[in-house]
Amino acid sequence: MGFQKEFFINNRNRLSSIIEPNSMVLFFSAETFPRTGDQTFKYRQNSDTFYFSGLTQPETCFFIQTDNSKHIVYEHAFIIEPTDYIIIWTGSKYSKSDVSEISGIERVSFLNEFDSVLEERIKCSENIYFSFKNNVRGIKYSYSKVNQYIEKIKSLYSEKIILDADPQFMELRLCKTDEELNKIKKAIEITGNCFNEIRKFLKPGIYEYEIEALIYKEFISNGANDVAYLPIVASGKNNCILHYIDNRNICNKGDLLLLDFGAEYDYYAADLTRTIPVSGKLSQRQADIYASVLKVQRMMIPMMKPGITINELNSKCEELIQEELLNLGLLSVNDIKNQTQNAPAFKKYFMHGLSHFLGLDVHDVGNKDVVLKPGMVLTCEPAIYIREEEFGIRLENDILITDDEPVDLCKNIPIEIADIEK
Ligand SMILES: [Mn+2]
Repeated sequence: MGFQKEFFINNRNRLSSIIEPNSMVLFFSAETFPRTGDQTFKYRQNSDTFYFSGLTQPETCFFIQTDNSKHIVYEHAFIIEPTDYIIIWTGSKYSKSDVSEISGIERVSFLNEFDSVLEERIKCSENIYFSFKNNVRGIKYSYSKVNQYIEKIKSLYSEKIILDADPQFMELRLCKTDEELNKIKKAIEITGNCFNEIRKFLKPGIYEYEIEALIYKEFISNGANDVAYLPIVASGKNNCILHYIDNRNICNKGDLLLLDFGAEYDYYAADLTRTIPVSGKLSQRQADIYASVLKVQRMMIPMMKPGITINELNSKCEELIQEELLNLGLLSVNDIKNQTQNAPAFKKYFMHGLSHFLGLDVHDVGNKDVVLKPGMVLTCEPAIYIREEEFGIRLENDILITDDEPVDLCKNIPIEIADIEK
C-alpha cells in the first residue's frame, strides 16, 4: 500500500524542470465541506497536492522554490498543530517527521508560521505559481484559501508574476509510471471482481440500491479506500440517464442493468461500465444493440495509439456508431441527409464522447486535443441509448497507451454476450 516518498520527490523535481526558473509553486489542501451541524463530507485530498507530496491531511500546505537552473532549492510544508482538543475529537495528526517521511519535504512547521515564512521566502522568487482551477472541465472549485493568497500576493507584491500551474500539472500527470499503473490495475481488479459478485447476486426483484450496497461492501473489504465516483446502478429506462445515481428502483425481468462504477485504490481510479440482463438472458433486440456497441468498442481500442487525440477518436467513433444505427434501423439515410453540423443524427442515441483520461481523478487531467503518448490511460466507452424503447447499452473499458498495441486493462472482465448471460 502507498507510495515511497521518492515518487513524490521525483514528481516535484520533474515539475521544477518544466516551469519557469526562479519560481515558487504553492500547494493547498482540498477544503473540508460542512454537511450538517458539526459533520463534514468525507474528506479527500485534492489530486495535485497528493501527486506532489502524498500528504492527505486537511489544511496541509507547502511550497517549493527553484533557482535559475530550474533546480529545487527550498521546500517547506505546514501542518495543523496537533492540540489535545484536536486529538481527542479527531485522532492523531501528522507529526513533523511523518510529513518528511511521507513527502520527502524536510522543512516542516505548524500553520501559524506559514504567513511569516512565505513573506520571507517570496522575496527570492520572480514567478509565483498556483493551481487556478483544479478541475479538468474548468469548473472552478472555490478553494477560498487559494483565492485568498492569490489576492494577497497580488496586492503585496505587485512585481511578482502570478502563473497558473495547471498546464504543467496536466503534462506530468498524463503519463503514468509503472507504480501508478499498478494502482490503477489494482483498482480495476477490485472493480472486476465486484462485477462478478454482482452477476451472481442479480435476479429479478432486486433493488438497485442492493447492488449499490454490494459495490461498497466489495470495494472496501478488498482494500479500496473508496468509490472513485458515485456508482451508477441503472435498470430499465434508467439505462438512458447518463449520470443516474438515485439507485432506488427495482430490477425487473426483461430489463437491462447498466452498471458504471469503479474503485479508488491508493488515490487511483478505475472506471468500468457493463450492461447486463436482469434475468440472465438478452432479448433479440437487446442482443442486436449490444453486439453493435461491443463491435464499436472492439474497433476503437486498436486506434488508441500514440499520435491520435480524443477529438479524432470521437470522430471515428461517431462514424462507426452512425453506421451501426443505420444497420439497426434506428436512423435512415434521410436522417443523415437532413442532419446539420450542430445536430448530427447519431446524437439522439449517443450523446457523450468515447473517451476521457483516467488516473487520480476518474475524469483525469487532459483535454481532447492532447496527443496520446505511451503511459496514458483512457476509457473507451461507446454506447447506444434508445429512450423510446426504454433501454440503453454502454460498455466501458480502461485502455493503456503503449508504443505498440494498446493494452486493455479490463480484458479479464466479462463482456462477450455469452459471458454476461447466465
Ligand atoms: Mn467513464
